[in-house]
Amino acid sequence: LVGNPELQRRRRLMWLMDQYLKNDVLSIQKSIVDHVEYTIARSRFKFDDFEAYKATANSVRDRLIESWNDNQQFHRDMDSKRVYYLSMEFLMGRSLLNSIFNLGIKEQYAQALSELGYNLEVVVEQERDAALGNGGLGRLAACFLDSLATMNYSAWGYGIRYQYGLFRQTLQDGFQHEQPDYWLNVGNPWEIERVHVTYPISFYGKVEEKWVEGTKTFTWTPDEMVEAVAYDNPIPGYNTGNTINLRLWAAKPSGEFDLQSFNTGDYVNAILSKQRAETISNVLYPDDRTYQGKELRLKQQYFFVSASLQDIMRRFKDHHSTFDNFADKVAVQLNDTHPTIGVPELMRLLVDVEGLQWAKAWDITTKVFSITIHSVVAETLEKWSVELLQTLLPRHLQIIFKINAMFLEEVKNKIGNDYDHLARLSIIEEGEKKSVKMGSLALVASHTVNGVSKLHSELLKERVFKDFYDIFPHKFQNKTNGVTQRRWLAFCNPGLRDMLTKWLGTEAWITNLDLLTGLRQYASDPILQKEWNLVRRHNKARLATYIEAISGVKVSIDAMFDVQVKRIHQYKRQLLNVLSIIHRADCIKNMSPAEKTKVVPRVCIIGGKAAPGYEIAKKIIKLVTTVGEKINNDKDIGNLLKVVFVPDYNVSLAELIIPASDLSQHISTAGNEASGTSNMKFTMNGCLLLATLSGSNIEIQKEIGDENIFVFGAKPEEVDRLRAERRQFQPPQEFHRIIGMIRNGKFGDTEYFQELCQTVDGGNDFYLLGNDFSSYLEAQAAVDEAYVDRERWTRMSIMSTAGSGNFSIDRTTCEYAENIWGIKPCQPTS
Ligand code: B1H
Ligand code: IMP
Repeated sequence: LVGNPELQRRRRLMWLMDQYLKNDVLSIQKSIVDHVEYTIARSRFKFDDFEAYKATANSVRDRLIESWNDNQQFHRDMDSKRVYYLSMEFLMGRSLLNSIFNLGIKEQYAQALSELGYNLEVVVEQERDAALGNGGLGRLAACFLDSLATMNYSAWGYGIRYQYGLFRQTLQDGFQHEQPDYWLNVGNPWEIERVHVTYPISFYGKVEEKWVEGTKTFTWTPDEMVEAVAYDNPIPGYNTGNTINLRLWAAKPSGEFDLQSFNTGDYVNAILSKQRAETISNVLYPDDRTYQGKELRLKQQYFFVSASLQDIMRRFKDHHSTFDNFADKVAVQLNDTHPTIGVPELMRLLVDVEGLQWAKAWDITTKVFSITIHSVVAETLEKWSVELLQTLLPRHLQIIFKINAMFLEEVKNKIGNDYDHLARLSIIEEGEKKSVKMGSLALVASHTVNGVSKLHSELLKERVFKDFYDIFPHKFQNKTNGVTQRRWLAFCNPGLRDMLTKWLGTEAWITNLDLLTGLRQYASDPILQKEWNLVRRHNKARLATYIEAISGVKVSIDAMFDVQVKRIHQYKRQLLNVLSIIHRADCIKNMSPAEKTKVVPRVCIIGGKAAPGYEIAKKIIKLVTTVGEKINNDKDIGNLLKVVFVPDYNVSLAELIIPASDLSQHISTAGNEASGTSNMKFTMNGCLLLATLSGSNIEIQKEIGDENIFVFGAKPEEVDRLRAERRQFQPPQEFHRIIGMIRNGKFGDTEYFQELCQTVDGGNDFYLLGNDFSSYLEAQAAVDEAYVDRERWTRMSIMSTAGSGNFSIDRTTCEYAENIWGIKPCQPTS
């Protein structure tokens, strides 16, 4: 060894690795205080809760980086197949508690902070939510990362580092206002900026064709170039050293490009125009259903997909000299159609940049991609106008045309010259304005397409993609969504966590949720029931305190907490909920004192954001607040009914609300919710569901049993007919009466609510509120009846938790890994 500098260096490095950060309380305190002094540059004798959070987060990050590095090294050495999850959205929420919980060092951190004079719970609350997503789709991506890490898969997430996450919602006089969520202005201690991991991303310009040695080649000369810079976010698995990576891209001005323009003499304007590059990753689009065809959105899509694919190819090329086994090492999952521009981009990189033959490149591409579809109707699938693509990504448009031509040629051999059928299959939609159907493009290129619940996957085959299903039946699968029980049970509901562990005699349920079925045998046990209700009351008390703090409304924890929190949408039918609240209030007012004693007191909690341009949804919010105001101040009603709109619903609020809910509503028109995932979170936490036959509600019902859920409304197979006949349908008197009350100004803002009332007028009532109203009221009555029987209700609650095992995202992840990605868990043995 002596005299061999390289070996000496390595030995020193090995030795240094042995000096890993220790996780005893004293070492943790030292690293927190070090960060106070050296990272935040505050005095160790004086730092506030927010600074304590920052220092704590930095100390946790140090520990995460160790396992992150080891993990990357391990998979590099193994040359493992990796799955890359491409998503425009990752709704991560807070990270501190998640990280220390998963690393198994929560107790040490709590003690370390406490001895320093800080309270972990308070410190945790200082963190801003990372809200880089709209709702279910983005939160699903976040749950996947947790599960992939926990189950020791080799996986990366790729997305955009938006500077502004989903807007923050405030209420002014009951109207929604949107505030920018500039979440990075307080710094983000979790991310690692990789200034050297950058890729050029090109836009606009023209394509030249040339013949070189008998083959046609294409040279794209772009007009605009920006740089994508990587920011890595370590994602720790629970109870494993497997820390995976979420790589988010930020747009920066390109250093090299268009230097000539600096010679124009207008130096300052030249700099400013380059600076505009950064706008690409500035803001998350806040609309979660309708695409608006905006150029910036397509730019965002191409920006992050191109950077990700270049990065994936670079990593592959570190180990391989040809692309022959690219598909053996790389699986790319498209989270909905949003990253679909990746299909022509991979073709361009393989053909134009790497020089592969088209056929070979196509063979690789179709083995790499798979797609999850989250929408229920074809109309909400993205389309990009040919004109826009021609301007922004001219080479990609050529590639899309060629893919389409070859695809149509291939299907002609199968179906002959049935031009109608061919037109429906075509990736290009003809018409006055030609457009590219991104769903069709993704389907042609993907080896697998899946829906997110059983019913939804059937609807994809029967409706949305029927024409494709006819020719590619083998591509279609179902993968029912799930949620991570780490965040959504173990650490958002510590009381229940401890009780589950005690009654099941093991904590193994945290990675094997099926074990919860062990609870069924105790569902009627009075001791468990007593403990169960104690925990639930404690959770309700926390929420009651919060509600009073934000709204001034005092609520009793003896009342039933009846909750509907989710994005505000007509199809989710918050309006149906409000109508029944008005009905309930009206009934109470007309009761004798004796009758009133029989009423089950309720606190109706509604929360969620409306897309900024979605006027009807905004009117629903206003209606909830106005109705709340009226009811909460009505002496005849008193504590029998309270209505609260919780502003700025987000992941952290969900963590507070879900464990405290008795009843939660998932009442979209049958078949209109692709899956729903909060229904799973509520069920896990022992909340009963009031639900329609939509998405995964149906599977939840099957798992927990008909007797433990309140189901109502039209059946999915009836919806088409009911819609067609809605002009002739006569809703019940009660329905008319309540709409009449709103219309006639009982809640004020008469003009403002007219349009909302019109949406449920006979012919207009697309979401069938009138049709389902009676059965909804009946289900509500059944809820009241069950609630007064405390023994029965508690049993139903326990049975809900006990039956929720199937909705662990770990089950979902395994199914994807085995049936779509072809990857296996893999972990260092020592
Ligand atoms: C879901 C979206 C979505 N489906 C477009 N579709 C978006 C569409 O920014 N956009 O353009 C954003 C989001 N999100 C939801 O996905 C479904 O409605 C839920 O039913 C489902 O549970 C969830 C996860 O699969
Ligand atoms: P669902 O639509 O009720 O199934 O909600 C899906 C999940 O998305 C919720 O459990 C939350 O984690 C998240 N979510 C829904 N709406 C919002 C929102 O407005 N802001 C942030 N997160 C949301």
